[in-house]
Amino acid sequence: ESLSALQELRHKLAPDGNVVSDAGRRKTIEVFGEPLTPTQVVERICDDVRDRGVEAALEYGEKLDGARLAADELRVPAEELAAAHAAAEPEFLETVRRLRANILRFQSAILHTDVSVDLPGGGSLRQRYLPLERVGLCVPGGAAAYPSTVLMTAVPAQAAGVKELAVVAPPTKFGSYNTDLLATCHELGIDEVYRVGGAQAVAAMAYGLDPSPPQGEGILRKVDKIVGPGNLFVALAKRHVYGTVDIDSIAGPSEVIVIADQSTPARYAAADLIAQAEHAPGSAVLVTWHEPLIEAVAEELEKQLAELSRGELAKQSLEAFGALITVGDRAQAARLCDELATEHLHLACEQPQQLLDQIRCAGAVFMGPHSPVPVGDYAAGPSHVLPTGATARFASGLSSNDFLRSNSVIEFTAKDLKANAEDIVRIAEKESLTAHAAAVSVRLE
Ligand code: HSO
Ligand code: ZN
Repeated sequence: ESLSALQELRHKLAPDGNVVSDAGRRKTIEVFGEPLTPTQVVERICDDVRDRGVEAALEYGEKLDGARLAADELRVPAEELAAAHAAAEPEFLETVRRLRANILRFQSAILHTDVSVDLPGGGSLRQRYLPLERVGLCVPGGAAAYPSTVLMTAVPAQAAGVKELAVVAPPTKFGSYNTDLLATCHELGIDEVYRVGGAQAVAAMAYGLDPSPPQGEGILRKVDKIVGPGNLFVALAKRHVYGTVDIDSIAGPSEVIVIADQSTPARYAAADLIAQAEHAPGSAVLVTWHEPLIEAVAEELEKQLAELSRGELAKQSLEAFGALITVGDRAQAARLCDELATEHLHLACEQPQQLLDQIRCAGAVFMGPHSPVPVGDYAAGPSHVLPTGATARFASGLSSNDFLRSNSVIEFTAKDLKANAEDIVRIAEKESLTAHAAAVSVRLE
């Protein structure tokens, strides 16, 4: 319950604080030959890509990602996508198809549908939903390859009816040179994949690369919305271009809180914490009111970390951003969850629904012993693009509805107009907008 303990925990859960408000302003870096904050660096990159187009994007690819590409190498050729698909293990493609079906089923079921409200005079008020035309998907490629992120961003967009999808991934072996990633794109019918990452990729999608002749449209046309995770540069660039395009949210490092009790096997809890820490950085916090569990989980962590391929990485992550903590009771655990508003919340205890009823803030909630976070990361159906860094207080995970726009449609009859005329005229006169009043009264004469 102490404030300093809470602050320390919050720091563990969001080591960079709120990605945009804190990390972007803290430490300085030298990309342009002088010390600048990440926010300043990202602004320069975005403006430069806007002004100089493909040349600038390629230069930053060389400088920051170490890959010198020619303009005609930026887009992955159709033959290369098809070849990656043809060479992929059949079992892997079957998995991709099954996961796609799961995600599509859920994302289609939650889609907003048009609404119509009848008016007393025979008119109607409608809300109609239309898909965005063209969306850009950011896929990371730093520490690991993420074909699942293609699924978790592209399939919700496709469920909403978005026709044009462009994927950007850095020019690395885990990014746009990863054949599993390319095969997944091809399987999902995505034929626009670009070898560009970081802030330059976000700027390229927001402004378009060389939209005017003579280079023409071929390089990368601007999109309406940019979604998907990335490092600090991607996050800051998304904030910078917001308004020119829409964005989903600004994501930081991944996090989990596991709530456990005497019914939770220590080896499950340890495995769940390590799975999160493996994202490196990934924050992983165990909360329990059953004190003996702490010791048991600590022992299990040692044992399991020693056996894992990414064990050393996960261990470092846990040392920096992990915690095992006890609380007095379930109610206190619930309060802590709302305070921390974590990305993933695993209620790995008895009666998870009773606890959930007391909690309001979390990106995604995982209920009971058989729903570990990787189920949601990969297979269940809700997107794994979720609010981090306590933004679950006000933000939601990505879903098919984020790829819809709505129009309101107003259709009055003469009778409906007559019924509302007096109110319209009165309030228009209060605003001294007499022409507004006249546009109604002229119809009543
Ligand atoms: N836990 C990550 C998603 C992910 N996990 C991708 C594995 N691959 C953020 O929700
Ligand atoms: Zn994960």
